[in-house]
Amino acid sequence: MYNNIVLVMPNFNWRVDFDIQKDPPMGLLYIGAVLEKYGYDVSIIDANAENLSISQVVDRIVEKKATFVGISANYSPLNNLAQDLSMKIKKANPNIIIGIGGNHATASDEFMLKNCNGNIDFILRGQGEKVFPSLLDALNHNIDLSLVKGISYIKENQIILNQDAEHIENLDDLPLPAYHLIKMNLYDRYNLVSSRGCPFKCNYCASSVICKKVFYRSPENIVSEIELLVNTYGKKFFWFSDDTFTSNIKHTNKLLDIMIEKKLNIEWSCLTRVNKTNIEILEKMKKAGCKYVSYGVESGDIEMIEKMNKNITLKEVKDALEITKKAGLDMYTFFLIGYPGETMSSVIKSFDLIRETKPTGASFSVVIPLPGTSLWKYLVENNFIDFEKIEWDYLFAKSGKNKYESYSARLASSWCNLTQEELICLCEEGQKITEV
Ligand code: B12
Ligand code: SF4
Repeated sequence: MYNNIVLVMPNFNWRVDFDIQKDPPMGLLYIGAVLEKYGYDVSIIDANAENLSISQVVDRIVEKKATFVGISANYSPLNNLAQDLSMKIKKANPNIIIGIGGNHATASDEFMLKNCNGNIDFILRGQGEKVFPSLLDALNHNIDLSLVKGISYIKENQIILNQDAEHIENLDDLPLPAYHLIKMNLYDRYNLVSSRGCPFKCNYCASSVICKKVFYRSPENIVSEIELLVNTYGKKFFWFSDDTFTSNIKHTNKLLDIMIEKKLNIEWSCLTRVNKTNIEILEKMKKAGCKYVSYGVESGDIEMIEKMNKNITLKEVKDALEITKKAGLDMYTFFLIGYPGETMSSVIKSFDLIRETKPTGASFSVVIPLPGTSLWKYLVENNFIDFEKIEWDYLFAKSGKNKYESYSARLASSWCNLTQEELICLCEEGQKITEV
């Protein structure tokens, strides 16, 4: 019987010196909560937060007598780590079943299975809360695997891709994340996922790999999670990690009203789009404890914005930054550099926009190709990249220490009009504009 489940978030820092913020692994916490609801015995190993080596993770899995291990490959830089971990777990105990899930795994299922030497039993695509229990149920009750939606696996040397599982329509049906399964004192802030998915389709973004539509939790459900966190683990900074926090202003308004009415008195931030905001909502956000808003601007050159299918105008950028300042909120902006078509003059336009609008901060990252995106498809079709040749360990947009990974700049230099050195220097230069 597969009753003893261990979920693992691999350690991002183990291979490269990428000093990444420690955030609770929300995907695994939701899956853990659902599996517990179904009666499974669940543990979560956040190797990233605990800074564990691969062999330490394997030892813990063996110690816990796991029968099924679910590994997160939510991010492409985890591709090789997830493969290595699977190999070492199978070596320690070949009877343990291994399933990999997350954004990267969902978009790269065939590639991962092809390269796993039989160490991965299943790729669980899409939302794990749906697929994981169905797979366990099938394994435990000898149900035909072809009936399990959302899994990919190898059968008689053939890769089988079952049909997709449906989205979770009502997010309120999910239990709250199983925070009790991790060491909450290891995290500096709380992440809240108030909605899933994004209504936009930027060419470089992998959001729609997991959710093709947007789904919202009710404001009451979100507030109950805030209360649980504060009452059980104490007050910390909250971060709404939704793709676009204000994608439905009416919904955001209701949530903010309840947060104010309940006098939650918490500090928080969110990410949204410049064309999905207005002064009233920003003022209300300030009243509800928001400290800063982050906007994906990506470029100061409208031609680049259009190439990315970002669907915003420079006027919307300027207006949004002005009203955010007016509402008394700090505002951080994200810029991409090295998208196909990028030139020195398009980058200069981004710098000029920052000097004109004066956001609190502007962060520059080299564009990285992500499986499942339109950018990825374009780059493969035009022979700029190849699934087999990507150096996954180094596929970071930037390091946490402001040292830009030369690999992403090297890749981007092959498809844009800037050299690897120029891309690295321009990222550093852009970053400094708001620092003076
Ligand atoms: C928060 C976040 C972060 C946080 C990480 C917090 C954490 N503890 O993990 C920070 C800021 C550190 C971060 C960093 C990066 N991120 Co990020 N991040 C996100 C964001 C905005 C939300 C993720 C989240 O919590 N979602 C909510 C939970 C509930 O959903 P979920 O994580 O998708 O999990 C579900 C499924 O994926 C699946 N699932 C996930 N894991 C597993 C495991 C198993 C076993 C199973 C069965 C299923 C399963 O089931 C879950 C429940 O439904 C997403 C955007 C997005 N729309 O997903 C980007 C996103 C995941 N990030 C992305 C990227 C690229 C990065 C970076 C590489 C960027 C960089 N700096 O270079 C780094 C890489 C970090 C690393 N691990 O190597 C991409 C990933 C695509 C890809 N192919 O890599 C995304 C999708 C952004 C995008 N729109 O393109 N990120
Ligand atoms: S708005 Fe943000 S989350 Fe939505 S598709 Fe564009 S980059 Fe992705």
